[in-house]
Amino acid sequence: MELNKFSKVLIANRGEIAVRIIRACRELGIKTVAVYSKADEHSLHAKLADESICIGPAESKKSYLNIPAIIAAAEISGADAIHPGYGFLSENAGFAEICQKCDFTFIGPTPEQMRQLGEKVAARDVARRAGLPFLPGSKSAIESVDEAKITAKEIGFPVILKASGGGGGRGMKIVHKEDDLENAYLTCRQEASAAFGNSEVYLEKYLENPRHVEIQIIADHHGNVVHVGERDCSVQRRHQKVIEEAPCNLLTEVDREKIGGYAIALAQQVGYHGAGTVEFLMDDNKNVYFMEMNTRIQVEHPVTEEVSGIDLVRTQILVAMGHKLPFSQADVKIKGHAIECRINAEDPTSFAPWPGHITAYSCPGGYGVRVDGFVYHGYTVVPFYDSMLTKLIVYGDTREIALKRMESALKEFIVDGIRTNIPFHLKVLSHPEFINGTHSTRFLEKAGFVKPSH
Ligand code: MV4
Repeated sequence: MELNKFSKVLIANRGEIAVRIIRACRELGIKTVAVYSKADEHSLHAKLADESICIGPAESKKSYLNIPAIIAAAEISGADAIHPGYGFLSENAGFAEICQKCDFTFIGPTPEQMRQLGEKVAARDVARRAGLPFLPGSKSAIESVDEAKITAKEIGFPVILKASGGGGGRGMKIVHKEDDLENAYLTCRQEASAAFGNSEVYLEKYLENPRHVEIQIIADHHGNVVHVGERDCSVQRRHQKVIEEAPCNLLTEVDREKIGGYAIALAQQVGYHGAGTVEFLMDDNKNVYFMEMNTRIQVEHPVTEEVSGIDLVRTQILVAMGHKLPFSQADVKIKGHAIECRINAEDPTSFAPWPGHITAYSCPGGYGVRVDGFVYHGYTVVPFYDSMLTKLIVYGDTREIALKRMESALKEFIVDGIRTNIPFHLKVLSHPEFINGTHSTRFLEKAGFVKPSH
């Protein structure tokens, strides 16, 4: 891998992550090209970049997912590299391959690495070879109703069926008794085939009240892989994370090194480079089980940055330029506690999206407070994309201090003209179960904040 310095990076994304990437590029002395849809003309990312190119109408398919338009923008602007952010094309191996063929560095893993880890049945195979722990379940795809019944009886109900092409909660079916298995298996296959073009389904023991724990890794092109500790993302609504924190309040340094070791082993198994996240479920006895790997930078990366002092987006760009990681595993020290609240334009009780004109806007600030967003006073939130406006991240020496700081910062926010989920965050933050850190992934439904999903 030659050591080239990018002179210009195109950001194939929008919103706060595009802004985050522009900031990292600026600090590295790299010029930036924003692409934007017609609906995003007034978005901060289009204003902050050195150049901005309109790539299509509001509809994502015709703009942020429009590969020919994005490649054309990269060619016209003379970009050296493309950063995909999260969502959109970030985990599309075909897009990474086209970038490569057109001589643009894709800031992320190789198409081959993305393919090996994208499909769940394939990823589980890689993880098994790397020695990661699994819940009891099928080794590979389940090929018949009979096989599903035999496997389920072996491990005991409840079980969960998961589509190989799914992920992030899509294509799953929980089955509580044998009578329901045949129907669940057949519909899961059908839905998977329609949604992902792949009917493969596997089966595993269903954990009732797990915690969601994920390990951040970062790897260079020279075989160095480092983990940057875990995030706890157990507060989710319909598989959308709402609050994330680092570290997980239940884990010790010894636990962290063990789970971090699993994540490193998985990355090494495919010669991974770039930033990535390995997701685990954790049971009441702190046993962890491999779920899936995300081959991109994630929304919640700032909490890891806050507790590690490592700039993950800067490091992503450095390793994509062929640099060695500027730190080793021994240099990574997790200190203090960070919490992130995703501030969405939505009704705080019904969660219905609430786009519109922002008639007044003021951000919180002060010691230990960070705001990663893209909206401003006078901006009009458009209805075409996800409703996240900004991320409020706080840091404190302890979880208790961070919780207080978050409450205070949420109360400082002024967002008029639209509805936001800030009142929802304040309610969650005052709930005893969340405060004492004994909540699970089913916390929001159990506490009555949302309707049960299963
Ligand atoms: C599970 C599970 C319980 N048992 N697998 C949802 C997202 C995907 N990454 C995995 N998911 C789950 N898999 C077994 N065997 C429960 C969930 C789950 C969940 C996981 C993390 C955070 C929130 C969740 C909400 C519902 C279900």
